[in-house]
Amino acid sequence: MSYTARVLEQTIKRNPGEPEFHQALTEILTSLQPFVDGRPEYERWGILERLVEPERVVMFRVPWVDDEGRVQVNKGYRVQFNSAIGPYKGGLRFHPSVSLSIIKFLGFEQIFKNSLTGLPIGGGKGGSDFDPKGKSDREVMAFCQSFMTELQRHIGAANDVPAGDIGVGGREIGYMYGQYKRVSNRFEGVLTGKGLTYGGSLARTEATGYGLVYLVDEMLRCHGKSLEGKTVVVSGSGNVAIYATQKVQQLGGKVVALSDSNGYIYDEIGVDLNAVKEIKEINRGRISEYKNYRPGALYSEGKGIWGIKCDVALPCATQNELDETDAKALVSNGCFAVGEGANMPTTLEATSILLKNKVLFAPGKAANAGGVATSALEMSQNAMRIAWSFDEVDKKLKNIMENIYGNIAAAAREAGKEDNFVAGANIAGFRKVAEAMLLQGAV
Ligand code: NDP
Ligand code: 2IT
Repeated sequence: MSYTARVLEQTIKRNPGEPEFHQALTEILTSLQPFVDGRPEYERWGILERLVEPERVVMFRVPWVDDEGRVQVNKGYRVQFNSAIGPYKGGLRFHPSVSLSIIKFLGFEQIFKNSLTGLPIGGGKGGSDFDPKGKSDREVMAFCQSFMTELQRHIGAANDVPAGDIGVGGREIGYMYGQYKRVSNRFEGVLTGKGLTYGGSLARTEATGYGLVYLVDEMLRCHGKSLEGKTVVVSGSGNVAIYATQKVQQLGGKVVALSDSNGYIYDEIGVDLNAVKEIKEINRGRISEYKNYRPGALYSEGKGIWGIKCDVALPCATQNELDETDAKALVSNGCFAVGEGANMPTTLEATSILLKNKVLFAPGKAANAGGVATSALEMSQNAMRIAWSFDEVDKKLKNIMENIYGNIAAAAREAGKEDNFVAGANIAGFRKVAEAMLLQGAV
């Protein structure tokens, strides 16, 4: 049995009941096998055994008082996975589905994603099973303050810098930053995605969605194609989906569908993004309300967005939202490119169907790395106590995404897997971290 296969089997056995973590391990270790097998020093130095075990896992109680005066208790997590190339960096997710398995899969992916950005950031992730939906502002603030009262012992500008993810946007980051500052008495770049008045970076809000489209556009360009005039389906209608839609529209593509966890809309003439922003960013409403703005649009309850005919699909909601049936539907409808805005939105089976059918597939750890890359730019600005213009940050972001594409395409080619960007991203992300771990000894 190969070194990678043995570590995969042992790690699954030692971490029972963590299906999402197992899925991420399987994808990464399987595609690393040929690369790792040719380099016996990795096994000698226990690189994989160390890589799959988080450096630290913090789990804590988050008590808070709701508007009825009752005490509620949620679970809090921070997984500090790997600091070989920089301080732990990665988002916080607030969603009722959050579990240790989900935070570990996200933290593990983040190691390779952050490496691909070319910037000095290690991998981490955190969050809570708290559901911000339907809560008052005061309840969200009470929760965020309690969460940070504990989390602040474990983070800092030089060792671990959290940010947003599902359910954590500007409002939550603001409440958490305020509490961090109060408890620690430090004004420092300990979180990214901050408001522009207290150290946030221009273009961080747009960065994940814009970055996704920059990378997809570059991938298409290198295959003699473009987004101009193409029909695009985007899932989700949160931060990533909204700014991916905006950039697709700027590049001449037409986004005809968006979704949330209740259902999806189809607008044949192209979605009205101002309407979506009002519904989602201002009113925190449901995507079904889109029909109030555009009576000609269709709304359907439940899943099914991938059955809509499109040229390019951008899953930007959540893990495992695009399965085998969806992949077959996309292929038979002539879809030729898929870019993952979300983390692990495509199941392993669906990914293999897309690859077999020569659909250009940009995996999340490369395609959505623009968010964390711009977070690292926010850290740089905070450390220098300066602020760059929107254009400066946006140019750097575009450059980073084009470099990522170039690197993953080259790594795929070198491995004899032309156009397999899953393998390319895993190899290119892994080798920098592995090299840093070798140089730093058995720690
Ligand atoms: P938001 O909370 O802003 O939006 C999430 C969107 O996905 C909402 O439309 C939400 O619908 C939908 N969604 C969430 N969970 C589910 C679910 N279980 N089933 C169906 N739909 C769901 O989050 P983001 O846009 O920030 O994140 C979207 C994805 O992008 C996530 O996978 C995240 O990890 C990834 N990502 C985010 C980055 C960032 O910078 N924000 C960076 C890199 C990746 P509803 O409102 O109904 O819950
Ligand atoms: O999944 C991700 O890369 C994020 N949620 C963004 C992390 C960050 O630190 O900006």
